[in-house]
Amino acid sequence: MIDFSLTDEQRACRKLVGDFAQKEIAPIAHELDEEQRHSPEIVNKYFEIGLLHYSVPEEYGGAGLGSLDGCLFSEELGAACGGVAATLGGNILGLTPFQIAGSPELKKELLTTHCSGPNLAAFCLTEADAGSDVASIRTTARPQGDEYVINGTKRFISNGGVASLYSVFATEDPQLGYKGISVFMVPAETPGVSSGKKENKMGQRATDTREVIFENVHIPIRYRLGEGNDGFKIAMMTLDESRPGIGAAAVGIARAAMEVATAYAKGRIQFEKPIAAQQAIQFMLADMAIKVDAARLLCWHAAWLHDNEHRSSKESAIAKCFAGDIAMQVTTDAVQVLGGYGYMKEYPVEKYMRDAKLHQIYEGTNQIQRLVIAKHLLS
Ligand code: COS
Repeated sequence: MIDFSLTDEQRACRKLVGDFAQKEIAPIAHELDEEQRHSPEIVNKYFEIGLLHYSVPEEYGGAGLGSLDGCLFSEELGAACGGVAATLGGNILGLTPFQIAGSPELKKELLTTHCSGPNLAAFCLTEADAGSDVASIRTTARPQGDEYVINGTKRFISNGGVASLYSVFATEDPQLGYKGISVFMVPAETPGVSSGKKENKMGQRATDTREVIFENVHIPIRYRLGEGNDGFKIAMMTLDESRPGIGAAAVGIARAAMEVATAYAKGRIQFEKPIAAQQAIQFMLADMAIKVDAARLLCWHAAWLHDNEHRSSKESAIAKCFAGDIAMQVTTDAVQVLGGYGYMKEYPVEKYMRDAKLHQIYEGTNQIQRLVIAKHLLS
């Protein structure tokens, strides 16, 4: 049976997030972008409506919702501001390794505290010389008595300077390649943890993106997730889970661009009629709608697979890749529909275009997604 209808609860939550996004985020999205400013106020308000930690089980203080729910929220947030969507999504991403591999005792200790307030987490995987090539990370974790000592620098970390909890991937033995990587939960207040300068980004400027530096950071052995040396697989499982949601945020950006382009085309008079009367414009708008709907369905399908405990690596990669690519195409075309006005900062479409670009890069470039897809096809 195929059923595309959402439950009453899903429709209500989507409306809650959509209203929140349009009331609290969209009106200041331009300002946050111009000032390259993270907004703790938005995080506080999202916490107050009960969805900041939506994916965490209720017993640890979350809302116990699934990946498909996450897609619904991400699309609404993305439609209001890609940067804020990445901030709020970055929290869920940072917590996902914990949810996959944390012991119930550690969850009770760290996750419950995290979810009791408007706190953000961050996923610390990427390094200066290890982006797509996860296996080559150089941050080390050395066992010392009943502790681990972590040393290294993570780069391009979303929520890097504003998170209170980090999931940190580090190698216990660089000679072992991906088989030597473990993952640790590290509270930001731990001595030796600091953040570097804020990156000056092209888009998604409302997200605080920085280096996170670990200098002789001592953490108890129990802060390691899983069995040890299984960090690579935990990272891959995390990305399988997060990619439909990140794709959905791209769908939101594309949808917003389509809506602005459609409204503009109806009102812009050239040659004595609205430009929407020209087939050239109609075809561009129709192609936007095709792409937005197709991407949304791919994201929902991948999320549904995950929620129903099916392996979703290929479908998650397809969803993230397609949604990121169409977001770039749709936003670029939206700028074109608005012409000279689209290129100006008075209209939101140039921001959509800048925000969309990152969707082809982060959480695995779209070239990496194609590698994952091809590997599944060929294996
Ligand atoms: N779930 C569980 N296990 C997985 C997995 C997944 N999705 N993907 C791979 N694995 C396992 C494999 O089964 C294999 O295990 P065994 O050693 O037991 O056989 C192991 O992990 C190595 O897998 P594989 O050989 O496929 O790894 P590759 O080095 O060929 O490919 C890619 C890894 C390139 C796909 C990976 O490094 C990647 O996704 N890179 C992008 C990282 C990224 O997204 N960075 C952005 C950071 S977040 S902003």
